[in-house]
Order: sequence, then structure tokens, then C-alpha cells
Amino acid sequence: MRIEELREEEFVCGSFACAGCGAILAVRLALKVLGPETVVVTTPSCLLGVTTFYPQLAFKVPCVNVPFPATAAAVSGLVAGLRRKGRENVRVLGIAGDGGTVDIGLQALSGALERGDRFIFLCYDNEAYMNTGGQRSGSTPLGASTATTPVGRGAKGEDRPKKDMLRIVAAHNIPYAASASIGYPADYIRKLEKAVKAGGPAYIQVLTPCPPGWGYRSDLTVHLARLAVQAGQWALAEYEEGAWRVKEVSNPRPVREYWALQKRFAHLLQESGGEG
Ligand SMILES: Cc1ncc(C[n+]2csc(CCOP(=O)(O)OP(=O)(O)O)c2C)c(N)n1
Ligand code: SF4
Ligand SMILES: [Mg+2]
Repeated sequence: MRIEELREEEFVCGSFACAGCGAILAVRLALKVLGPETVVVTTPSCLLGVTTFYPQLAFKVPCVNVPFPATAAAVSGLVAGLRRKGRENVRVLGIAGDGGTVDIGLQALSGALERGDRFIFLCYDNEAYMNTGGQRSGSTPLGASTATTPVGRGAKGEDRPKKDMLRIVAAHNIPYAASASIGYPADYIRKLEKAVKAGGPAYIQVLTPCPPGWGYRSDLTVHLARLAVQAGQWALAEYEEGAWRVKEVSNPRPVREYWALQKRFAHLLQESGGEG
């Protein structure tokens, strides 16, 4: 499906997301691919906060909200319930932030992947716990300054590398797992389509920049989502039927170009004297 062929119908609209929120764009595109016969399961996060502002609900498809660690467990239950009712045509889409996926949601996700049910799990990765003030998560990149990995005397931001969640998921030998970026929407849409067609669990981790959390101008979201790939800070990878494919970057950019646009990396530029 090309971008021009996407449904015009919106399945998430009227949210309270910040201007330039990458997460809401990722979810909007995902639902345009999956369509109206979808149930969303989601969990405490920015997404939940900005879409379920009582009495308003921004989702136009059924949306089940569950406790923070439980997205994938609830997904499994829904898949079983729909199967029992003979409604296997309904797609179940679990959505969680990076904290809700790579940290607190990991155990439930591992169990669900192991059971082999047909569902799609979308991790929108803004690389920190944004809804609660930008604390580091297992998905925060090395060196990033966050509320809990500050920069100051004796502190230089996050001191551990980003958790390699895609490999962890792939180690469950599921039919399909991929990383994507909202800066490459055609690639993202193609991966969503593959996830829909997968004969078992499918996982997509999509990079979704966050203007207040990363400290950049809200009109730069898509630019940064592209630059992350071009500067080697985010791979567009696919694991399909046991084989890996990684998209080659045709126009690599120096990492300092990526750092320079975000407050969370400002100290790295000062340290390197601008050398990236
Ligand atoms: C068990 C539990 N612990 C902590 C919280 C508080 N909490 C709500 S949203 C959130 C941050 C979620 O981070 P992430 O999953 O990365 O999504 P984001 O907010 O970045 O979109 C936290 C810590 C909670 N609701 N439940
Ligand atoms: S804080 Fe970031 S992730 Fe949360 S709504 Fe705003 S832009 Fe989106
Ligand atoms: Mg997050």
C-alpha cells in the first residue's frame, strides 16, 4: 500500500497530544493500515493520557485500557475471547510506550509471544517515560540526559546502552519483528502490512520523537525521525521467518547533526567540541 492509498478515514483524532508528537502520528498511521475491525489495547503512557481524556475518547475503534505491565496479557485474553466467539477477523493491536514495552511490559509480552497467538504489538519508542516527566527507560540511548540521568557534576546522562529489544523479541522466533521510524512512513506502512499478514505474533518498534522530552522545535519531528536513521542512531530492521534484513543508509549524516537539534544531547556536543 502506498501512502496515497491509505484510507482517508481517521481512527484516532481529537487527541490532546503536544504539537509535533511522533507517537500520535505512529498510531494514526497504524490504524489507517489496520482499519476499523481492530481492537486497541493500551496502557498508562502519553498515548493513554492524550486519547482518553474523560469524557472524550480519541479512538474511533474499541480501546481497552489495562494496568501498566499488562498490555500483552490483555491482548492474549482478547485474542482467545475473539477466537471463542468465532471473530478471528478482528485484529488485536497492543500499543505501549518504550517503558511499557521494554521494561515493565516485558514479561507479559514474552509470554504472549511464546503462546504464538495472532496479534500485533506496537511499541512507540520516544526513549523515556515521557508521561511522568521524562525519566530514563531501558530504551533511552547512551548519553541522553533525562530527568533521572541528568547532566551535572559527576553525571553525564544515561550511562548504559539502549536495550536491544528487537533482538529480544526475535529470540522468541516469532514470524515477524521490525523497527521503523515515522520519518520513513512508506517503510513503516509496508511493515505494518506485513505484521497484519503474519501467521502469528508480530512486533513493530517505531521511533517517535517527542518535542518536549527531547528538547527540540515541534516542526522538526519528522526531520529528526529521518536523521536518527541517517546518523546511524536507529536501524530500519526486519526479522522475518528467521532472517534479518537491515535497510542500508544511502545518505549517512554525522551524528553531531542529530545531537545538535536536541537539548538531551547538548552536553555531548560541548564535550566533543562539536566533533560528532
Ligand atoms: C504500575 C505503574 N507504575 C507506574 C505508573 C506511572 N506511569 C504512568 S505512565 C508512565 C510512563 C510511561 O512511559 P512509556 O511507556 O515510555 O510511555 P510514554 O509516556 O513515554 O508515552 C508511568 C511511569 C503506572 N501508571 N503504573
Ligand atoms: S510529551 Fe511527547 S510523547 Fe507525550 S504527548 Fe507530548 S510529544 Fe507526545
Ligand atoms: Mg516512552
